[in-house]
Amino acid sequence: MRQYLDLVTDVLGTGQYKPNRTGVDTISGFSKHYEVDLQEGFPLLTTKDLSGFRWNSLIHELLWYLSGEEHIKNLREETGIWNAWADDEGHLDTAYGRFWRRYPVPEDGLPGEAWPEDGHRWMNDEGTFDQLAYVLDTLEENPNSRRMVINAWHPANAAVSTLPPCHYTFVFNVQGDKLNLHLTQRSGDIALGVPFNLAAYAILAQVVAQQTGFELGKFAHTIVDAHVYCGTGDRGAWYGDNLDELQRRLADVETNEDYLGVRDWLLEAAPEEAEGEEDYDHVPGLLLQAAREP
Ligand code: UFP
Repeated sequence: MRQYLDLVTDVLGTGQYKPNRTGVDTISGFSKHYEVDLQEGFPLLTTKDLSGFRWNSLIHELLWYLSGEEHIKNLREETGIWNAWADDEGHLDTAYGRFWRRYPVPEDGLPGEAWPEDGHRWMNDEGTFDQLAYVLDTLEENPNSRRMVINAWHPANAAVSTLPPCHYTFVFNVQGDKLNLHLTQRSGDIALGVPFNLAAYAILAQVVAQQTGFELGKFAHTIVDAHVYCGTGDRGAWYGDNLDELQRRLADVETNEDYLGVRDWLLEAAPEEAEGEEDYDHVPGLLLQAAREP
């Protein structure tokens, strides 16, 4: 997909070297944006990453978001992707669906704000707010609204969470008879995370369009810190020292062969990864992908 490869080449070609909390260094760019027209077909990247059980995981994860459950007791029967973040009971502090469906608010609204009589229809019994129900109702009653926001970010949760939401807010927007969805992500791993995030929200847009009778429009994605993991230890540090050279070589790329040439140079010139950490350099793989998918 052209937009994805543009994102890859933009971040690799203009990004900065940026170590981070994970110990795997990155090449990172600020505020990256792309759009895909969902009428042109489903934006499934043709990498092996999205095949088989990973596709299954993605669907089950999306269903879990929509369920609003704060635990993974049911999800972990289907996929282990969230197990590392949950306790034995299945509870976890990353609150995507929990906040989509049950955002914490005081029973009678926020202090000093009148709570309209019909506002209560979006309140759950436990005194939380169903953002998804609000958006679906608004799409039906007032589709020109510019307030159809679903927010998974809560500062008090984010401050203590082991993994605060990456894709933390999205907005539906109707133009004509088309339903568009814009996602804002604070942090995006271009090789591993972003293809899943794109696919999941494309499905969500499709589901909501179907439910509300709109035509499918565009998916737009803004990623604040868009990064490619480039390695640990000496290999990561090598990218820091040689990023200028990598970027000079990328600036000269014209053909698929050229991409493969840069990849060969990397494989030759960069130090080996430490034992067991061979999969942490995603740059050569992305260059290979770029060469295969012009
Ligand atoms: N990440 C994604 N997409 C996701 C998700 C995580 O790209 O849906 F849950 C990546 C982004 C980043 C890391 O590389 O996981 C989270 O680290 P941090 O919280 O330090 O940004």
